[in-house]
Amino acid sequence: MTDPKAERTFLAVKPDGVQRGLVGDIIKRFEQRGYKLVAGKLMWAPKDLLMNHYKDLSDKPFYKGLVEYMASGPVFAMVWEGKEVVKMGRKMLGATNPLQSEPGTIRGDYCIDVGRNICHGSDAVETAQREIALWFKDEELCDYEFADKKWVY
Ligand code: RTP
Repeated sequence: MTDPKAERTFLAVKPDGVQRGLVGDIIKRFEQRGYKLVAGKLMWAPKDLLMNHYKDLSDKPFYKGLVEYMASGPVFAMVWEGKEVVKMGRKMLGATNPLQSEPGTIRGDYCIDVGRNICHGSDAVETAQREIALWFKDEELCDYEFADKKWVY
């Protein structure tokens, strides 16, 4: 992917976000911003996938509870594409702890507890590549162009 506009990120609406009916709102925010949905699926993530996804946090005291929370119901996994989508995706999510998330962000609008913070977003381009490969098969990623790109880029 040499085109910087083709940067991709991995987002997942966590089980609390799915249960609270926030999938549509989160998709809408990224669509309206001008990002392109490349893949999406509702899935009950297996624990080994979640443990791998969060392996860098395995020494944290909240790791076990985090994996249990993420395995407690279906998540909506997505891949989004566009200019600086990794950094902008994190900005749109808001700070990890919702009490520090600005109103107007997803977490800042919808939650108050770090253990129920609605949505995951990759924290770096390399992390996004690892997470996309972990959650999606190549054939699940849709390679397409917007019919008319001039209104966003
Ligand atoms: P995420 O991976 O979910 O997007 O979150 P993040 O990068 O903003 O934050 P990270 O430090 O990677 O933490 C991953 C998730 O672990 C839960 N967490 N609980 N003190 C706690 O109880 C605590 N700290 C973090 C949150 O669900 C956080 O999103």
